[in-house]
Amino acid sequence: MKTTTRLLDLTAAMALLLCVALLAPSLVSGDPERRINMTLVRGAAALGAFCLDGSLPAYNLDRGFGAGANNWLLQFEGGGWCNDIASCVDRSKTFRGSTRFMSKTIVFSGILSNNASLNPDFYNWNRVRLRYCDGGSFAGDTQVGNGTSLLYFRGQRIWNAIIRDLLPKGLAKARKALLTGCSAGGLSTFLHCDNFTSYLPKTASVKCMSDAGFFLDAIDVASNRTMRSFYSQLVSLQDIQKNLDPKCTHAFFPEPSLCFFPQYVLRFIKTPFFILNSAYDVFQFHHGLVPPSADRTGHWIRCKLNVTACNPHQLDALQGFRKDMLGALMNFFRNFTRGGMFINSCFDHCQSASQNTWLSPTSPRINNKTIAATVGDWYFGRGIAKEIDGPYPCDKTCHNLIPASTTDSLASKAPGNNSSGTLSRSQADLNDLLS
Ligand SMILES: *[C@@H]1O[C@H](CO)[C@@H](O)[C@H](O)[C@H]1NC(C)=O
Ligand SMILES: *[C@@H]1O[C@H](CO)[C@@H](O)[C@H](O)[C@H]1NC(C)=O
Ligand SMILES: *[C@@H]1O[C@H](CO)[C@@H](O)[C@H](O)[C@H]1NC(C)=O
Ligand SMILES: *[C@@H]1O[C@H](CO)[C@@H](O)[C@H](O)[C@H]1NC(C)=O
Ligand SMILES: *[C@@H]1O[C@H](CO)[C@@H](O)[C@H](O)[C@H]1NC(C)=O
Ligand SMILES: *[C@@H]1O[C@H](CO)[C@@H](O)[C@H](O)[C@H]1NC(C)=O
Ligand SMILES: *[C@@H]1O[C@H](CO)[C@@H](O)[C@H](O)[C@H]1NC(C)=O
Ligand SMILES: *[C@@H]1O[C@H](CO)[C@@H](O)[C@H](O)[C@H]1NC(C)=O
Ligand SMILES: *[C@@H]1O[C@H](CO)[C@@H](O)[C@H](O)[C@H]1NC(C)=O
Ligand SMILES: CC(=O)N[C@H]1CO[C@H](CO)[C@@H](O)[C@@H]1O
Repeated sequence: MKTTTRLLDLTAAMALLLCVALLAPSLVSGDPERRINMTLVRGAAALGAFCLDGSLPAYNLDRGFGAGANNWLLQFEGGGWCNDIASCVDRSKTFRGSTRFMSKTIVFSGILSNNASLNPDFYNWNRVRLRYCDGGSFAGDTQVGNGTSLLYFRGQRIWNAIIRDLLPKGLAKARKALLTGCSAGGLSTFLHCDNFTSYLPKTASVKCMSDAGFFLDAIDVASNRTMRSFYSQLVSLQDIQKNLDPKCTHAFFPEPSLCFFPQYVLRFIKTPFFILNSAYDVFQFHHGLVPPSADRTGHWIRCKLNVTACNPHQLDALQGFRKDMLGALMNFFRNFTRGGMFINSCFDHCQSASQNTWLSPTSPRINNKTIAATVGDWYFGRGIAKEIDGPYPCDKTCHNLIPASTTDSLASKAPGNNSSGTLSRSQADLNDLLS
């Protein structure tokens, strides 16, 4: 349990770190801080769809306009998971488990921006952020109580309730649609992609894109499958198994909870899919490859905070992680003709929701192509949309969350940046976490 709690603490703190990154001065001038209001889903109660604490679920919707008025982009919010009662009770008292504690307005940037020059392919679509408050990637369906209080694990019902709320608002007549999400929300994208398609008109063009959601069934540096045991506890606690793809759970019997991993469910997904991920995703580095439980001696602490400080053995482990990720993606790369991918070699986590990484003068590129251009080319069938970068440290376009040897070249290219300030603030947060 101790292990688990630390993992979760780190999860929450990781989000803090990301906030710092997002709050960093924008590299693009004139980026309007347009805030979008939150809408509570009133009809959710009748469907038994509640956040962990029993509050109503919610989304933020920015209406489409012009040629995009009938197109819909839905983005699952991320924010880790809780896999035992204690951590879920804790979560239910925060903005990650209750709409009561959420900020009621949020900034729509990156793939959610309504500005054509910042988001050329989706700016005029209806754009929706599905708020995350169930702790189980919108996939659980049960509840637990002890006579005093109830804890709701109703992510699957929240998904259903939000869709039902949006259908009469125009989603039912969508011509084009994209289901996306980042981190725990990127994982939701894999789990709900085909279900999304089933709600929309047969004539609609429906696709899905996961950002930083390709969580690997990794073997950590102490040779344990930490993520596998974590997910297995989560699937069991929240009764997720019945909502996993039945073709997958049948194929993976007697370990159906493996189908919570994107790499195992991927081949069963019929809807065209795009996978955006860093090969050295910082969250996975810190929780999948080197979780605290696998580094009791603390040999990895410096390296986890600063890649430049990693020794050759540690760099080998990071390169091995990248190889495993590419291996898990090979079938998708070779055989999914309608698939797209952007696997860069950065120490980052979530690249579509912040303007600096989605599309900006210094945003990450592979073969000189931005993430926004690659996703757009894939969605609209304009050309090649499968990009994989070479291993670290070849990528000079990264926005790393921790110092790495490519950072300097990024900073020097950035007009009016203060990335050194950002990094030192991130560093402080990470130090807090690991102390
Ligand atoms: C859109 O973004 C561009 C580039 O940052 C900016 O110059 C322009 O003012 C923005 N347009 C609107 C309507 O906010
Ligand atoms: C958001 O809500 C506030 C307060 O209810 C309202 O004044 C404002 O117009 C709303 N904004 C949008 C974009 O709907
Ligand atoms: C069980 O009861 C305790 C004490 O009343 C309370 O703090 C806790 O949150 C409850 N747990 C659940 C899962 O309801
Ligand atoms: C989609 O999910 C809902 C529950 O959220 C379920 O009722 C429905 O049958 C699913 N549709 C398909 C085609 O699986
Ligand atoms: C990880 O593996 C080591 C040995 O490889 C074992 O002693 C330890 O208990 C494992 N830790 C966890 C958290 O499973
Ligand atoms: C990262 O580690 C390198 C090598 O040990 C060191 O030179 C550099 O100052 C460190 N950077 C930060 C920001 O701590
Ligand atoms: C692609 O599909 C074929 C036919 O199903 C299979 O034999 C092959 O192994 C697949 N390629 C990869 C890289 O998995
Ligand atoms: C990269 O793309 C930009 C336009 O997006 C272009 O101006 C530039 O010349 C390209 N650079 C290279 C090296 O191809
Ligand atoms: C950059 O950020 C650091 C730390 O927040 C701050 O001390 C410094 O003044 C900033 N520099 C510029 C040029 O804004
Ligand atoms: C304007 C500005 O803050 N530029 C900085 C960008 O980053 C480099 C490297 O950290 C600094 O040297 C610049 O001062």
